[in-house]
Amino acid sequence: MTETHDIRRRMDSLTGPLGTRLVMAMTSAIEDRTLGAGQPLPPEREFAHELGVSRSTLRQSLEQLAKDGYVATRPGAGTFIANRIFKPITRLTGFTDDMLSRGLRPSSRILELKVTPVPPDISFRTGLPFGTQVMILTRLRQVDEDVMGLDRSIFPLQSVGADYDGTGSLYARMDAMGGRPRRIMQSLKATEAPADIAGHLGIRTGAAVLAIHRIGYAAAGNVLEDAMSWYRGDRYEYIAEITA
Ligand code: 16G
Repeated sequence: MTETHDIRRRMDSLTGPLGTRLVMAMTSAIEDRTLGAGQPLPPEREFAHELGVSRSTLRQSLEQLAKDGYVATRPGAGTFIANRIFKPITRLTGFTDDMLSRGLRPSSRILELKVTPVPPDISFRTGLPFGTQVMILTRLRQVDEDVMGLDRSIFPLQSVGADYDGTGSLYARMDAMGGRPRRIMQSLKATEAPADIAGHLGIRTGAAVLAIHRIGYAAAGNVLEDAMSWYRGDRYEYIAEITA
């Protein structure tokens, strides 16, 4: 692998046990995208040889990186760099925007799609008048076959049009129909995945997930989206630039 040289250089600039240095070197190379999402790693014997470490050191380091969500193993296909998203917390973007801007291929699997008068609790929370027709859309959000998270969005049918079938980007559809949310209030908390969510995300029950509640407002102040998302803790990291 052409990047191996770079990883070795990073290892040489660090101190500490070999395995720790390898983990740190790989982590930094993944974070600055020297190693890109989806990139396969060489077979164990070859990679260990190129890095100048023993196979057991390499194996332990890769186990650590897998636990931290930096690499993943696909049976029969070997180890590759995991899709790991560093998402600026202050940019108003949707899932499709986020993946396309990183050169990844987003896809969705629809788990639920229904049109119904707005449920009373949502009406109270959002100010959408009783009787407003809303769509409830629950989707698994994926990059290729890799599940990143689950979105459950409720939005006025009028904001997408009655013929919207839930495929493709919700925000792109809203753009075409009059506009996506212009302002968002969002809360984000760490939680342990309940069994049903874990099942959908392909992680163990109790694994770390980010539970995100977002309410999106149109420029005029009316609510365009009330959404709950569960993003995999080992795939997502929110980042922010903070100034004094
Ligand atoms: C993100 C939003 C979700 C929105 C979706 C639109 C968070 C936590 N959630 O997943 O509320 O519905 O993007 O994405 O950011 P789309 O345009 O790809 O359908």
